[in-house]
Amino acid sequence: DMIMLNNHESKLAADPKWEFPRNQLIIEQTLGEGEFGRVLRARAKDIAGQSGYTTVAVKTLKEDAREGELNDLLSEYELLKEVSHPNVIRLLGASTTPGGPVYLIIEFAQYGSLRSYLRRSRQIKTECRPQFTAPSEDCDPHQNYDHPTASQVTPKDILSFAWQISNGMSYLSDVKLVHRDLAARNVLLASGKICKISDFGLTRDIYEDDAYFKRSKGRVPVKWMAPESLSDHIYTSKSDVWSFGILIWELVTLGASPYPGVPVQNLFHLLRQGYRMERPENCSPVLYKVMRSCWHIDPTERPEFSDLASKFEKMLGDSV
Ligand code: ACK
Repeated sequence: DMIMLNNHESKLAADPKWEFPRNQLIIEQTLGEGEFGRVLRARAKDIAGQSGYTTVAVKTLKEDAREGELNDLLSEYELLKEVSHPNVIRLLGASTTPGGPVYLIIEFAQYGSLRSYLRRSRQIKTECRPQFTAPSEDCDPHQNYDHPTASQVTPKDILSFAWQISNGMSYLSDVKLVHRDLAARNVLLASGKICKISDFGLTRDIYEDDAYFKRSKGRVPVKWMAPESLSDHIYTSKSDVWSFGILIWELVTLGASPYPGVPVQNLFHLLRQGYRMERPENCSPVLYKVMRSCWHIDPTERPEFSDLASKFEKMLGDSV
């Protein structure tokens, strides 16, 4: 135990530019929990040049987390220090000094994850209000009702989300960052319906039971992964583009789980044979063509995120 502790602390050379005193944080509630990680909502006093209190999200580890999870959190910290884009979650500070838990302080996204927002928006149509309805197949047990009620998601909202995410991803690929886990659960929605790409780097946590396939080296989001990542562990911006195609599918289905009924064990073989998800009911042929282009077996044939951003910009213009 002592060795572990010393190990932890030797890795934590506090960065004065970002270090934030724990006693200036008021933890309010838990927003979500994974196997080893936890996201809290807090108020931070005088953070990132803002005087007074700011609502923030705090990423931390659970008591039984291992060294690997600490390393993941710290590598996310290092990556977040380097990035700055309106569609990428912003780092506000961190508490890393000995004598307390490691806190990564990031901007708060009032609507939570895009996946939960999309799923909540369904219930407006179906009048399935959580207070009055017993959990059914269509009601997500993981759902978090702490966020403001979602409004109807329009086709224009979907294009806007796709456009914003491709912009953020275009920026990340420009700075040579590969996300490796792009999915609706890892995009946050902030006020003004601004998408914020989050959970990038090597964070290997889970907030979803079926999304990750357990392997010796953590959990793998098989249904979002490009064939070359599945077979050869190759991760590039082009494999992120594949995942983005799945994300578009999640958007048009308002947060459905991809490849319904397909066991993850069979997926690689099916994809190699050319099998792809069919066009969802309410998806335009143009949008379906875009997602299919992301699922080209040859990574070099897939579009760049900058191409995708231009495409969505044009589609948004056409939709008004
Ligand atoms: O969909 P949610 O309610 O929104 O559930 C997840 C949960 O924590 C675990 O990731 C929420 N969450 C994560 N980061 C933030 C953030 N920066 N602002 C607001 N909610 C967040 C997410």
